[in-house]
Amino acid sequence: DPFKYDPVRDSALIQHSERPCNSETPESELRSYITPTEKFYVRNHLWVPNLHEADSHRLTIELFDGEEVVYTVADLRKKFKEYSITATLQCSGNRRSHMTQASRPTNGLQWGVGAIGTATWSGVRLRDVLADAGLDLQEPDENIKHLKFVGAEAYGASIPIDKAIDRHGDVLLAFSMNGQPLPRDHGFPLRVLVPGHVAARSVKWLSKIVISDEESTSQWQRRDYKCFGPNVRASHPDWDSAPAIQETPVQSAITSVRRVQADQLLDSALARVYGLEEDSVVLEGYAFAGGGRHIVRVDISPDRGHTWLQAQLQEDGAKMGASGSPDDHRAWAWRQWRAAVPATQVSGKFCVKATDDSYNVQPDTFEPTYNFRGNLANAWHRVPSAKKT
Ligand code: MTE
Ligand code: MO
Repeated sequence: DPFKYDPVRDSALIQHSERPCNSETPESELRSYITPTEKFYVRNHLWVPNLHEADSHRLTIELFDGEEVVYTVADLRKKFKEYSITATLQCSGNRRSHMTQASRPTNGLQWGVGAIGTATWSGVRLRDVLADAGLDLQEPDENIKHLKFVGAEAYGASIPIDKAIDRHGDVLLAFSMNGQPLPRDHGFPLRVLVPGHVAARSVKWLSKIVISDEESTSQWQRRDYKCFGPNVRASHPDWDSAPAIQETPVQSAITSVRRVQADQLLDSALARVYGLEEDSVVLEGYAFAGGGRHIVRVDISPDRGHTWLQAQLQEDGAKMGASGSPDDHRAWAWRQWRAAVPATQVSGKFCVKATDDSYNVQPDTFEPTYNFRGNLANAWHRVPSAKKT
């Protein structure tokens, strides 16, 4: 039984499956900028490998000519400078249940808004390690196109070489999460952290990296994490006709709806911002853009999308990127937001949508982006106005 070494999980997580463990973060834990480590969603395709020794764990790098260079985690810590970045990981299946409910059945775990979380990750830069292993970062062989990552249990995925060697790409070989050693569920003792890309590329329990002319041949690269048109049936897609998901589209969600009475509003900053004097509804949530793009605006509708107001973006709590310069700060992490509306303006459902710094927006409904795998479900999040959390 390969699952017998799986760790014990926090009972607050919402469990979708036990073997393998797939558990999402409850809404109440999505409102802090940094997601508490033990409440961070867990998405395992298989079992948790039984790795207990951090220092002696070996990472093999296979160069393009087939030569192999091996580093232990202790070597990585000793030889390379450590960097920290704050980054959001989002599963491609986050909000899949909303697509299913609004449209048609989808294959996969029916996640709500909690297959996402933010942590400060520390480790060494992948580009530094690749250069040390012998890759020419300035002029890599032009046939090199991808980096394949292999996990100790069998999972595998890849990213384009450009992301890995970009000095602003901030790809880390991470050994800690929020200042502590990586928990076993999140990849102890070593995971790759690919900020701005779908979390499926951030391979846990990393044991091998292959410099290659082709993508990983795993099903998680060649099949599962792709989006086909709304008409394409699960029974016979042309798998190779769609690219693997890498950077993700703009996303947002409402994580709290709360009624507040006029007298409780008196002193609140929200009441001042929105000029509120009557009973109101306060909304909270997150917004996240992939690819390092910043969130520039979050719009809220109290009446199914007829009228809109701007939410207040909360402070950006992210640590700067691994390049070390604040000017290079890419938006690898979400923004939290809050908004308040007079209760009298509320009619039907609340909606939220976010805009990123390329002015990408979320689709209003799920039909146009329906795909049978239910990936990248990012239509406006709608919640009943009566809902209380
Ligand atoms: N890495 C390995 N080795 N095995 C896995 O099953 N799941 C991937 C990715 N890396 C996975 C993996 C997927 S689909 C996601 S969404 C993230 O890990 C989840 O990371 P987390 O469990 O730390 O939240
Ligand atoms: Mo995922």
